[in-house]
Amino acid sequence: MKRIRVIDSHTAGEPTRLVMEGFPLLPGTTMAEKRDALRASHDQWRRACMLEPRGHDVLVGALYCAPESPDATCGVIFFNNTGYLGMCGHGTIGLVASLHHLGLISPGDHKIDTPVGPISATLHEDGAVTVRNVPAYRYRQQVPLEVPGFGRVHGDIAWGGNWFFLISDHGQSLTLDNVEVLTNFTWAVRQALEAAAITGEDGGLIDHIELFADDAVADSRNFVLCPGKAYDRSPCGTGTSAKLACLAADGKLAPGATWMQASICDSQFEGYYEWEGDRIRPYIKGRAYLSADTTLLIDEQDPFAWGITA
Ligand code: PYC
Repeated sequence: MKRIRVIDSHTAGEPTRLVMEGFPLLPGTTMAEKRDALRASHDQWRRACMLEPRGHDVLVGALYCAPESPDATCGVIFFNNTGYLGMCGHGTIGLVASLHHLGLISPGDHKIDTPVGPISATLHEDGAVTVRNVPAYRYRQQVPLEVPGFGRVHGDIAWGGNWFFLISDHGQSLTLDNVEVLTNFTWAVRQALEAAAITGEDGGLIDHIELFADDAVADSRNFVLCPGKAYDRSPCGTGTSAKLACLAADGKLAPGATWMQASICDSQFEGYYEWEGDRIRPYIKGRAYLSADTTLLIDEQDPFAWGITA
C-alpha cells in the first residue's frame, strides 16, 4: 500500500489538495526542473491524487517541495486533472493556510519558489493571505476571434502566472445557473484560439479563458475556464492578476487602488498592483478554509490505483 499525506482546503470555493509526503523524490534544483521531472517520470502520482476515484476535475494539486532559494519557506508545484499549472493564486492561499494548520509557519511574510519564479505570501493574523504574485502584463489587446457557433468576440491576452484570454463582449449571462452554457462557450473559445494559432508570448498555450461582467457588489464578476474544462469557483488569483495588468495598461485602475473581483459563485478576491518597469506586480488577498487532513491510499491491486483515464 502506498500512502500520500494530503491537506485539503478551499479558497473562495475552489479546492486545493496539498501533497505533503508520499511522492517520489524529484531530481533538479529549480521548481521548473522538478516539475519537468514529475511530468516526465512520475506523472501517475499526479493522476492518482487528481483523477477519480480520489480526485475530481475541479481540484488543483500543490506538491510541497524543498525551496530552491535559501531564503524561501518552501517550493511548490501546481497541477490539476490534465497537467501542470505555472502558478496558482487560490492554490497559494490554500498552501499557506494548510502550512499554518500544520504549525509549520506563523503569520508574516513567506517567500515561495514556483516553476514560474519566486512569489511571496503574507499570512495575516486573521487567517487571510495576500499573495505577491509573479509580474503580470498584457501581451495583446482586443484580439478578434471567430468562435464557431457563437460569432466574433474580442479578447486581451495577458499573463498572470498562466496565459489568459479576457473577454468582455461575450453577450453571456454570468450566473451560476448558466455554467453549462458558459463552459461550452469558453471551451469553444479555447478551441478557436488553438485553431487560429493565437498564443501567448513565445507560443505559450492560452489555457485559461476569462469572461467579465458587472457585479452588484464587487468591481467586476468573472467566469474562468480552467485547462481541464472545469470552471474556477474562486475569482482565480492568476486570472485576477491578468485582469489587473489589463486595467493598468488601459489606465483604468491606479497603482495601489483596490479592485474587488467576484467569482461566478459570489466569492471575492481583493487585488491591487504596483508598476515594475513595463509590467505590474499583482497582489491578491483571499482566505482559505481547511476541509481534510488525511492520507490517500494506493493499493497496487486496485485497477484504478492511478486514476481513471480516458
Ligand atoms: O487561482 O490562479 C488561480 C487558479 C488557477 C487555476 C485555478 N485557480
